[in-house]
Amino acid sequence: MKVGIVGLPASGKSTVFNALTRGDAQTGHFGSGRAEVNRGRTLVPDDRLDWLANLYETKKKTPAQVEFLDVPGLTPGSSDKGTAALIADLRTVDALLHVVRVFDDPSVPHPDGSVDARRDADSLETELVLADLAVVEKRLERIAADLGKGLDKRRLTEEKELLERIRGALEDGQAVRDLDLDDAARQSLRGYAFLSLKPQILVGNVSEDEPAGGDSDAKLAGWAKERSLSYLAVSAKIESEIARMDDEEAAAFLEDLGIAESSRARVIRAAFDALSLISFFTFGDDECKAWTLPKGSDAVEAAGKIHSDIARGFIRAEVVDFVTFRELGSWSAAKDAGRHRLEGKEYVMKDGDCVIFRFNV
Ligand SMILES: Nc1nc2c(ncn2[C@@H]2O[C@H](COP(=O)(O)OP(=O)(O)OP(=O)(O)O)[C@@H](O)[C@H]2O)c(=O)[nH]1
Ligand SMILES: [Mg+2]
Repeated sequence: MKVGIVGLPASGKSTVFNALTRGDAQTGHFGSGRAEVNRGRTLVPDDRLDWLANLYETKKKTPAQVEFLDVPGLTPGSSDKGTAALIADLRTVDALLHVVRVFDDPSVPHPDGSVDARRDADSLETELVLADLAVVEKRLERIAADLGKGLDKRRLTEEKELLERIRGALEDGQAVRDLDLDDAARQSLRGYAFLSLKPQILVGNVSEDEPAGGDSDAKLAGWAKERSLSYLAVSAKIESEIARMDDEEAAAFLEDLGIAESSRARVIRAAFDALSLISFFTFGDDECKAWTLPKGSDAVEAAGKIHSDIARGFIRAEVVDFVTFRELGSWSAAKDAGRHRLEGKEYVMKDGDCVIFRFNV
């Protein structure tokens, strides 16, 4: 899974990136004109995997991973080469983490002279919409030219009608995400990688002095709600400091501040939700591993994640759900209690399934 961090200049994107990846990206260089993209990975914290690894005293524990891309701020209205390259990078991600400045700090000047979270969120959304509009217009021109040459009339006319509908919405400032599109339309739009169609998680970068609950924070939460986006308040500054500590230090610090959980875990969970992803586990003395799947995937698709041979030669999946596994304490105890299931190819995988695949090639 790849998540792109977007936001206006100096909203705290790189600070959030450092908090999430325990990275060391440069922060506070707004206006230096440098347009570098930071890339980093983070392991997905999952205490279910920890429990399995502990039970099997496994040699190797392999959590799922998320890749984060931190791009420089999108300056409203700019359409230079740098911006085009950033947009192209963003088209490759699965979801957007949209960072909006809520914190007020006179030592960090806001590019627009004042802090206004709703205005900023609108402004970034407009950038996404305009970037998509440019794609639609270019494609419509191309279609007109091809139709003029008498090419593939039926398919091109269908595509044209869909794109014209989308153009209308974008011109009204509406995200593609908010259009009522059927599965066929969504499928045919995939190649465009519209930014305003990507799942988006809104992060309010709140002040370290007022980590939750402030007025602008509530306004931004409202903005997200109006658009059915999930919203998280994060103090990027505090979290990026926590990311530099070892686990024990971090836990003590969080407790001191009365924060139950670091934002890394919260953000990752929100991304899993926004993308409708689930985890399943394979386990043993050699390796315990968490795998990521789109919700609704069947057992063969899960097997294919591990190896194409396992999918091809799939016989059945032996499954115990994690909660039962932990409750009964071992695989064999689950089996003895009749809580172990044999599932076929069409079985729809559930979050937390612990699986042994039987296959024959
Ligand atoms: N007080 C305070 N300052 C913050 C917070 N988050 C970020 N900053 C500061 O704001 C400035 C900009 O932060 P960055 O993380 O570099 O912002 P950015 O969005 O990556 O900026 P660009 O990449 O230049 O667009 C830095 O000086 C940060 O230290 C915060 O939660 N509180
Ligand atoms: Mg930055």
